[in-house]
Amino acid sequence: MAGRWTNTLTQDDVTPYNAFLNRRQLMLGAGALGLGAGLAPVVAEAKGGLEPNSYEEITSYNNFYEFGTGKDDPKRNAGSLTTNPWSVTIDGMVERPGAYAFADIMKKMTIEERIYRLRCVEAWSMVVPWNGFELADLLNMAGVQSGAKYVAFETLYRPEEMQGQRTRSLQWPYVEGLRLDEAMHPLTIMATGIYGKPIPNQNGAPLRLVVPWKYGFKSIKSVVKITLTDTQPPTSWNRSQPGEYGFYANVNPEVSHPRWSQASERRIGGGLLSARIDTLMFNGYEAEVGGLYKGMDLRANY
Ligand SMILES: Nc1nc2c(c(=O)[nH]1)N[C@H]1C(S)=C(S)[C@@H](COP(=O)(O)O)O[C@H]1N2
Ligand SMILES: [Mo]
Repeated sequence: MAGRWTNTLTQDDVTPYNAFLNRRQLMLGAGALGLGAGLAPVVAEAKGGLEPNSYEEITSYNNFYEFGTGKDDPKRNAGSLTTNPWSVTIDGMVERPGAYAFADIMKKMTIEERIYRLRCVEAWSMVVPWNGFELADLLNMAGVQSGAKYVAFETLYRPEEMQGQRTRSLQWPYVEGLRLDEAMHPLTIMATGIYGKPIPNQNGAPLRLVVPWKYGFKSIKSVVKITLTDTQPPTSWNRSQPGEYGFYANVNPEVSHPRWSQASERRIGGGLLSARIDTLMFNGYEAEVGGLYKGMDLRANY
């Protein structure tokens, strides 16, 4: 029995029931087994937290303000978006600037599956089995110049097809940005699929950024432009409410949003999996990305 709580747990060891238990209950369980530190239960929770949501959940509960501000608006309204032809302009401090056709990008990139947690700043979360390629591979295709320090991203601006862009819910087009080392990190991908199917419009077709250790708003959808620059780029939510949404937006259970706690999250899904669970530092990717922020004040750089 004690073996269940070692770090040699496999996916099979972690039943939905375990996933349902909150940290406190797991800690009590560990205590009953005579285990001192809280390390083992955290491992169990992290593994249990990687049970993917259903295709239906992932594609019908969305944030995509270009199609409305309600969670069910994107699925209802994004059918109007034309995603073929599509090209991504890569410019700024690169060796080979230009408009890269999406089809040509797909021919050159290696598509793999990545099962990541997606943690929205609104304190809900999902687990998504993405298909996509590493952003680093795309940036290397264009050739990053040595002076580049940041990467700026832009979503399509096409109000004829994106009804939300005919409103002022945000300033359009939606823009985002990463530090170059964040952009080049192997966990950072451009997603082109979900569950092995082309990514649906409401999730950011035909390609969208996914940065799993940051709040969901960093993962900009339907990208048409990527610019290498030496200055920190503006980001849509920071521009809209600078006191609430910073440039870094790393998931951090210890730093509250001014209007709510970020210590826990509601995992979207039916039955036992809809339980509230503890939010993990860097969304559970601290071992991989913590080093990027060594010496930084994570409270000031929210
Ligand atoms: N262009 C664009 N990208 C966007 C958004 C948006 O409104 N417009 N919403 C962001 C937010 S707040 C979240 S939580 C995620 C949601 O991704 P999903 O709908 O695929 O779950 O997309 C992000 N990317
Ligand atoms: Mo979000």
